[in-house]
Amino acid sequence: MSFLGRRKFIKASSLGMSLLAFDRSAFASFLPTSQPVPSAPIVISTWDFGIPANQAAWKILSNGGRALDAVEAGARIPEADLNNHSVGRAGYPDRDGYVTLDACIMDEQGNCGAVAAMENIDHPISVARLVMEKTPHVLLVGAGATQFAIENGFKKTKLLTPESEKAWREWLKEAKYKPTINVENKLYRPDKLPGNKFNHDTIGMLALDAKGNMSGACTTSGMAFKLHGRVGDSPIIGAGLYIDNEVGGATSTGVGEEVIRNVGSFLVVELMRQGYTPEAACKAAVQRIINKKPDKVKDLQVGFLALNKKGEYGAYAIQQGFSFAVCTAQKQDLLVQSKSSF
Ligand code: SD4
Repeated sequence: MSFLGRRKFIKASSLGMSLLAFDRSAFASFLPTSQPVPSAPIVISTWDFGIPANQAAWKILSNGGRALDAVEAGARIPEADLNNHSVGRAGYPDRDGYVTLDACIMDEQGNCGAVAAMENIDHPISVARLVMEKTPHVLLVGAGATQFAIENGFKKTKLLTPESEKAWREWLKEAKYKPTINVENKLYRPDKLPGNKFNHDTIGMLALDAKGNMSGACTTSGMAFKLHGRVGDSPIIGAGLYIDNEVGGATSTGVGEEVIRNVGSFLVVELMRQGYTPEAACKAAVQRIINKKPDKVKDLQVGFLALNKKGEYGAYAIQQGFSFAVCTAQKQDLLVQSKSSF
């Protein structure tokens, strides 16, 4: 990450995992001018729920395990977290009260699997992996995805939790469907920005293992109160996630329609192939979205996270407050973007 780029991120936690906000300018003043290259293994994840997800992935990576196993194990943490209403089991439902989950996974050989709009199964990332490993297909959707999961030993589970149902019933009073931007890191609580609600976030994870192989995972319940049948970017290979073991990987969060329109994660990886640093590649992809929607950008959030083969990482989002968690043998950090990109 370049010095300029680093200035836009606040280091919010370090080795002790305490969430400690540093003053922006003070932080900038003691940062080195270039990021020391963390040697593999490394795992990075979107948002602050990436911290516990990284820890689960790290158990595998630090024992010489495969990046694919690490990202699956990591992604399962927020999927199972009943306090997390944007990923997995406790995800907010769609407009009609159905919780539908999207996920994809990609390995170092370019193999990939995905499920979209899948109901009643609580670990979509593991189903996505099975699609990759046990079928000749890449993407299963809806009832077919649920059927495939059950045939492979997954239990049918009621996903709608009482809290999610309550939030949905509250939403039904007005039933206005308007995606809102993500500005939810603890340092940037939405209460400081009237009108914001926590209604969508995805975990995207990228890991490089000790053998130098990269894999990625992406899992979400998508936009809260979306139209029934809506699928976002998260299960779409090239949009929500892309891995090229020769170059690196990228993943995205935010308004999925914009990411799909710009084939965002593939774009970030291709920019890295051309020599961009991970952060510069994320920034260029964000800029492309901004350039196409200059009038709408204030209400839009899209963020990208990238890791290259050297273990260098970076991120960039349209709005401030985007955060990502980094875990290596040397450190566990949460970096928070402190400025908007427009
Ligand atoms: C989607 N990209 O379904 C996901 C949601 C998300 O932060 O990441 N929100 O469009």
